[in-house]
Amino acid sequence: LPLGERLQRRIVDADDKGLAQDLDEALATKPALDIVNEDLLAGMKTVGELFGSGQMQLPFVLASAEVMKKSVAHLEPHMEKSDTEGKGTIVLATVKGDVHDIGKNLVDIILTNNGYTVVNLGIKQPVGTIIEAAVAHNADAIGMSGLLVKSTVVMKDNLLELNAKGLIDKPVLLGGAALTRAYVEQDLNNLFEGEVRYARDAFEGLSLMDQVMA
Ligand code: B1M
Repeated sequence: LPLGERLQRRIVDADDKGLAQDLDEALATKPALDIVNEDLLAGMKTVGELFGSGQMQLPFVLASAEVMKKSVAHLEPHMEKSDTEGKGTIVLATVKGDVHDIGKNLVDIILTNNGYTVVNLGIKQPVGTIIEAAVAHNADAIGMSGLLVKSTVVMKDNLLELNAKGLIDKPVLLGGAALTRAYVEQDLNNLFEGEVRYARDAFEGLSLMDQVMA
């Protein structure tokens, strides 16, 4: 198989034997982030489709996710870093009830490499913890990630809690596969007294942070 397809297959088959060599070979031909976006994420997409159609069982999805994480960890030192630092602080979390963190951690890497301080709280974070961290770190923004349909409801409840606590001065960034731009920027923006924005991917997350800090 050509290298790109081989990397995709490695994610789908959770095959990490010789993974580092393949990644190094790919690094010789293109930037680390292109490998993530073009090859590894294509593999994860297939995993999602196979799981969604009942052709792949959960333990295999988990194994694929582990190989994805290993790959990103291998590539991370090769990602471009800006030399500007201290551009702003964001508290980042996967919301309550949701364990998906690959996308959130990519957002962390992209923002950190571009000069932001990221307070990454991890997965399954209740809104109270997110609020405490945002206040304690005097964050410029709050980022919430969630992939489950039920997480879109959790995010809505979290925004209502931010209203109730009067914490409406920090823009909120939302991302994750179950969200749509319309839901976030119309429905949720109507009920949140501050500003809430949708990030389709980690790069949009970065450009939104750049807008917030401008
Ligand atoms: Co789960 N899972 N999973 N899963 N899983 C999905 C999300 C699902 C769509 C699969 C499917 O059915 N086709 C489905 C959700 C269905 C729904 O809600 N309607 C699903 C399900 C059902 C479940 C369980 C309920 C399964 C079960 O237990 N029966 C369970 C849930 C557990 C829980 O959360 N309580 C579960 C568990 C798991 C694993 C643990 C096995 C594993 C996660 C491992 C991990 O993350 N550490 C897993 C995986 C890997 C997936 C799929 C296959 C891949 C997700 C992924 O990592 N994608 C996923 C299928 C899919 O998404 N199509 C699926 C790659 C990642 C880079 O993309 O996270 O979308 P993503 O991030 C993107 C953007 O969304 C954006 O940037 C990233 C790219 O640049 N982004 C942000 C994300 N967050 C952002 C935040 C931002 C900005 C941008 O700013 C704050």
